[in-house]
Amino acid sequence: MENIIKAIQEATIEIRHLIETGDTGKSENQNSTGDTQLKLDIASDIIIENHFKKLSNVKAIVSEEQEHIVPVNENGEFLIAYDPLDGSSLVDVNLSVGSIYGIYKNEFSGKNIVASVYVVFGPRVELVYCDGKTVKMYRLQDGVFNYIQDIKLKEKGNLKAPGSTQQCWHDHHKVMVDGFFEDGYRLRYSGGMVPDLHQILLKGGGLFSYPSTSDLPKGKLRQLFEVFPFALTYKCAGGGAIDGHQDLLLVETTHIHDTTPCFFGSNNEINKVLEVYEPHATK
Ligand code: P6P
Repeated sequence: MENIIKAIQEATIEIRHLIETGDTGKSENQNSTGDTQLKLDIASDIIIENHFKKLSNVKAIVSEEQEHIVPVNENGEFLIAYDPLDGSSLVDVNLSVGSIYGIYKNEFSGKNIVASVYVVFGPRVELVYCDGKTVKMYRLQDGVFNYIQDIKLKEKGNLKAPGSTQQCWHDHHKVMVDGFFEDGYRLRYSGGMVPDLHQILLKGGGLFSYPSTSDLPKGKLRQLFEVFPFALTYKCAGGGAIDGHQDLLLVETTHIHDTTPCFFGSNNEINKVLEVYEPHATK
């Protein structure tokens, strides 16, 4: 696993340079989910793939930017799913963006995730590594990733990140979100899941939601390389991660680009979601 983390660190330094100097324009292509790919998306994906292809313990990789699984080494132990530059359209307005990595064994599925990494490209570059037990944050300083702290969530926080288009929310979801704000929660939403989830983790807690909506009944965020890595991270930080009804890591994956509704947060807030959503469980 150490060689995978080192490869991610090396790729991160190259991607940071790309963000600072690269072309942020649109490419001619769309990814598997129909998102128009930016040149940054494709260039970041190439950097990461080239690093992972050198690793003998990696069996295969899945990228948000590529349709199919990419075989690496048939005797490899690990499978890696990654989003090379999540929220890349925010680079144009100089907001923080991030990379997300889910590391799996045997198969690409929530129950087989063994570790996660995410990187925030913000005023500082920070890398957060979850080994399935603890959550540790490192900061890039003079070319070196220095350990800063372990991350733990409080039982209850005060930040709310309400994803998706409000006009497409189901009534019970809107009532729940309004309730949090009536209870004094502070709105914190940039449109980039990496900085939005990082902020809630570092500020001690709250709730990030990207629910099932009338336009996206299965949600927008991708299971393997966006949702499951953060689900593992939030659970290991002492919080919770659900799809509205069950632990996100129990959600079945049928296609590598599957999405799922998702809620990440402190236990108090996750219990509130379960309470509100219970009557609306699809049988
Ligand atoms: P919306 C960025 O495109 C992204 O995939 C996530 O980083 C972010 O949480 C979400 O989409 C934002 O979506 O519909 O709230 O703008």
